Amino acid sequence: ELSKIGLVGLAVMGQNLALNIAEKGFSISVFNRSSSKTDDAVARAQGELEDPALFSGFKDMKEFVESIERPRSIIMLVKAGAPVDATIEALVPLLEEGDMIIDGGNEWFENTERRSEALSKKGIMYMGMGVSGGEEGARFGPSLMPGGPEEAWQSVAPILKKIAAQVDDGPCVFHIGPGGAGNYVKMIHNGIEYGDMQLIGEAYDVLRTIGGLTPDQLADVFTEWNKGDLKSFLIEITANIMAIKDDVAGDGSVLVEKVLDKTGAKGTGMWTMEEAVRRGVPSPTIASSLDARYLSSLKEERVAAEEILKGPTPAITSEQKALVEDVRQALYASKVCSYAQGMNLIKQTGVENNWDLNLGEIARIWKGGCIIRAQFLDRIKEAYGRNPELSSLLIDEQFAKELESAQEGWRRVVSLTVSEGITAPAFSASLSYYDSYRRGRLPSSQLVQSQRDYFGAHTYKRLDTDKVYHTRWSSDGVTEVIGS
Ligand code: NBP
Repeated sequence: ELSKIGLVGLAVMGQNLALNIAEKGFSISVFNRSSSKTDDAVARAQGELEDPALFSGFKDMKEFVESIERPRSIIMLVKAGAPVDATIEALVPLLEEGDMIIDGGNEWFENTERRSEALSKKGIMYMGMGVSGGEEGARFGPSLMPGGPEEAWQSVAPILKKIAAQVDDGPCVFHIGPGGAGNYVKMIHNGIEYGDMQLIGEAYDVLRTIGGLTPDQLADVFTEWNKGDLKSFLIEITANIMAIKDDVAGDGSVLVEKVLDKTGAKGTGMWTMEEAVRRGVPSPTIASSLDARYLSSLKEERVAAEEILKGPTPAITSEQKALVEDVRQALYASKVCSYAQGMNLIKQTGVENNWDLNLGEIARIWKGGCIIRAQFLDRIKEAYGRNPELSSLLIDEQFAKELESAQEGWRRVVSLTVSEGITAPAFSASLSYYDSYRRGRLPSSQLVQSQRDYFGAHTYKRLDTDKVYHTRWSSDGVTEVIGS
């Protein structure tokens, strides 16, 4: 009997997603370039599945393709970039018109669009599908962000809806949009994840360094926060991390304080910032999170600079309890700013590409399965429900109210980090984003535009008319109307 679906690429993600699919009752054929991983996957299926007969491993690609029901749907989970092209090249001669390939990797969205166009000429449908949640998510229910032709979505929707994480308002999957829309949304999701992680990192630093909280107290604080507005997977694992002891040294200290302060990055945060720059969408919280990773990697330089560059030595506050509440406010408000930036970037690109995106639904499918899953996403969904055209989450009535009530504590935390000389770049970048956005007139921008006209005759408009002017600032100071 033929399998419902196929999957190529049996590393961490592919193995787990394939097992998930079979567990939900869909027969699946699997293949991997090196056959040892196929053996591993089949062995896992024998051990983990109630009905291992639903899971068939193949070592020959032709046999693999021929084992799948037509029109075929084949999910690909290989390393993004050249391996995806190589896999497509191997598959295509074996496929027929009407078949479909779904790339589940973290692929650059324009690669998906290029492949989609090339394959459509051969009558093969192509989707780029973001898969979030790491190996646990893939195995037990990820957040899925499929993009591509409507017809392709329709044919795999019954499977995707079953294997996705399930939350109170449905499965964490919907058809994001055409072309590379799914990959794009997944990429921004990762950028937002950078922001969330950095913000929690800063909360930890402030509470540990200025608050003087012990790891046990910190575990309690994060556990408490996980019951309120900040309830999320990342806060939950942070509480757990605070409680894990160092079993290498075995000296009773907490592990997190022994970890080298150098943060890795795989590229999707960088892509998010490249996109923000290219589209002119201000995203300072996400930018500062990426910069924080780059700064962290300068470990040796920082250690040397510590001897040369002087600054205040942070003093521990006597107002521990008040600081905890202020930091909670700073974290929440900064998080709102970070999501406003990410959603605006998605929105802008959606408009430029005619993707017709549903931002509220995008927030909804992040509620389960993925790393940024959080209660908070319901608020975003509701905000876009109130107004799908919302220009910024900041001005949604609910968020505006929350930001107003959080800002005193938020300002106190940022002031404290400045005066004590510890770093909270994402807290402060978020606050300046908020303050710039809520200022109807920006004097610094008035001056910058004047400078541009002064040295480069770039022209300017005035606050009181719509005409375009140039002033001979450096000679007679006379202003001419250039146009309107
Ligand atoms: P990797 O990204 O580590 O890729 C390994 C897979 O790619 C193996 O199956 C490997 O086959 C195959 N492959 C390579 Br490498 N070069 C190939 C080629 N030229 N032709 C055919 N196959 C080739 O796997 P992963 O960590 O499971 O991730 C898969 C995708 O999912 C990636 O795009 C990743 O960014 C994304 N993702 C990962 C996570 C995560 O938590 N790991 C989360 C979300 C998304 P081989 O066995 O023969 O070498």
